[in-house]
Amino acid sequence: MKTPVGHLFLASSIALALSFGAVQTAFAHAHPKTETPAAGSTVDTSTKEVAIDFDEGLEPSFSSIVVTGATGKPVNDGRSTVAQSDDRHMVAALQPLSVGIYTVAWVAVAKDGHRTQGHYTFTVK
Ligand SMILES: [Cu+2]
Repeated sequence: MKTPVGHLFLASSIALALSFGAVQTAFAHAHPKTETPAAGSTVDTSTKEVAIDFDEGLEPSFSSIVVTGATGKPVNDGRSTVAQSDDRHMVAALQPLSVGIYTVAWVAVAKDGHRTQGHYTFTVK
């Protein structure tokens, strides 16, 4: 790699590697794969938690689930947590639920620092 051609080859290899890395990073945003209870579903008052499985690992300190009832008050029983054994799995334990519509608002920060967020509702009957 002492010739100018060698250096040029090395430089372009690095540039190629970096651009591949950038492409992969751009797709590392975390999106929900499975929501329990499912978005738009109806469940009963025995529901004790909301769990979301994401397609990428999450940063526990910056990711959250907040569940609110009709009054807008959170019904989370404490903070949501990212499972230690599976950083794609985030759970929020719930206070006992009464009949009504609940909104789940989630924030997911992937390992690359990119943030996604969304919300959906489910009904307790
Ligand atoms: Cu990303």
